[in-house]
Amino acid sequence: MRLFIAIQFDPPTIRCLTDVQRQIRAGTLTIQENLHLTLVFLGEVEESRIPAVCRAMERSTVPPFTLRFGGSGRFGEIVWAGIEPTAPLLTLQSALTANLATARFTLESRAYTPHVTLARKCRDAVLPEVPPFTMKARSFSLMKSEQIGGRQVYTELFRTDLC
Ligand code: 2AM
Repeated sequence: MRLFIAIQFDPPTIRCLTDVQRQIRAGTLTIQENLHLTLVFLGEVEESRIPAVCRAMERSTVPPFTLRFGGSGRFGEIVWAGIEPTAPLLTLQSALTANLATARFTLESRAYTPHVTLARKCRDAVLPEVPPFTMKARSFSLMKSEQIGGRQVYTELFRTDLC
């Protein structure tokens, strides 16, 4: 199954992001249930390997920390809201990458750019203004990604509390 590890957002954060999405007048908006911050994209993983992913997550925890949102940008046809690459976020992301590599998962080597995908298929849309706001990150989750009836559905399989 197709897996990724992400920080899920609390309701006030979802409200801030959906307010920002209202400025985007083109393309397909990410539905609010699907807004998240990806830490690591695993891709296709055998079900039997899920316990190894969970162990790597449990070994990678840092104390709860603040996510700092602000700014926006574009990757091709994707429009995103930015999240500052603060030290605790990068520490968590690199610990996960290292512990998953030790468990023999093959990960992409591209640089980590923390972002929230707000909309797709909007190459020409004007970038939205994302005011600075924050959220306390208290946990991170293993997510399954699947297409059901033409829709992208993300399901949480496992959650690790930050401590
Ligand atoms: P995105 O924010 O650019 O959409 C589930 O697909 C999550 O994993 C999304 O947040 C997606 O990033 C991220 N991701 C990272 N690398 C990916 C890849 N090679 N293919 C699909 N999704 C990827």
